[in-house]
Amino acid sequence: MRRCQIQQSTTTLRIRRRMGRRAVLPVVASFVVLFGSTMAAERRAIGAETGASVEGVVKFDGSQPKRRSIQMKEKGGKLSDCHKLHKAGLLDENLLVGDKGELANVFVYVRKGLEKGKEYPAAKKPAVLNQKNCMFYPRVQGVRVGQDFVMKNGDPVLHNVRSFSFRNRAFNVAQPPKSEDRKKVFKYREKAVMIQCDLHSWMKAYFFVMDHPYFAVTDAKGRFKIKGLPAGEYTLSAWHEEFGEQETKITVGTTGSTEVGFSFKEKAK
Ligand SMILES: [Cu+2]
Repeated sequence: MRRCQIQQSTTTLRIRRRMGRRAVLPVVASFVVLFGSTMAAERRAIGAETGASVEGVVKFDGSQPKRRSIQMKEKGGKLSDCHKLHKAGLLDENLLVGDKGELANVFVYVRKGLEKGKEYPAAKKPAVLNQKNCMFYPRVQGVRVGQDFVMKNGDPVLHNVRSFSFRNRAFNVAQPPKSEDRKKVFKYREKAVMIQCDLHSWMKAYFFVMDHPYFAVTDAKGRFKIKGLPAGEYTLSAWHEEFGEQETKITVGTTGSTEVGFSFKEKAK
C-alpha cells in the first residue's frame, strides 16, 4: 500500500514536470515571436523616419541599338493623321538606351520581403496617362490599388486606350480630340499591364498595379530611387518591356542608401 502510494506520487511528479515544461515552452516561444516582431517593427519605424533608400542604375549590356522608325499607317495602309504631327518621322520608344548603356523605362520594385498584411497610405494624386503626339506618356508607370488612373488626350487625333489586363477588368476607352478625361480604378495588384491604341498600333504603354509604394521607373540616365524602405531583406525586381524581368536580393539598413545595379543583355539574334 505504501509502495503503491510512493509510486503514485512519483508518477504525479513526473506528470507535473512534463506539464511544467509544456507550460514553459509556449511562454518562451511567444516571447521570441513578440520580441522578434517588436524589433522588426522598430527597424521599420527607424527606416521610415530616416528615409533609407535603394537606388542605382539599370544598364543595357550590348551595342547601341538602333531605334525603329515607325510607319504611321492605320489599318488598311492609309497614312495616319499622326503623320501631320511628325513630318520628320517618328521613332519607337520601346528601347531607350543612353550613350553609356543607361536603360530608361525599367520598372524597379520590391517583389518580396515586405511585412505581410500591412496597408499603406493611399496615393492621393492620380496616376496620369497622356496621349500626346501619337504616343502614350509615361511609357511605364506604377499605379496603386485604389488610386485614380486618369487618361487624357491632348492630340487633335482620335485615340483609344485598350488595356490587356487579366486580374483587373480589361477596358477599352475611346478618346476623341478635346474629349473629357477618363478615369479607372484598379482593385487588384497586377504586373506589366499593356495598353495599346487600336488606331495606332505603335502606341503602347505599360503599368503595374501595386499594393505598396516601393517602386520606381528608371529615367533617361537609367537611374531609379526607392525611398523610405524599412530596414530588412528584400527581393528587388527590374522589368523591361523588351527584356522581361530579373531580380536580386538586397539588404537595406536603417539609414543611408543601398546601391543596386541591374544589367540587361542584348537578345540573341
Ligand atoms: Cu491612337
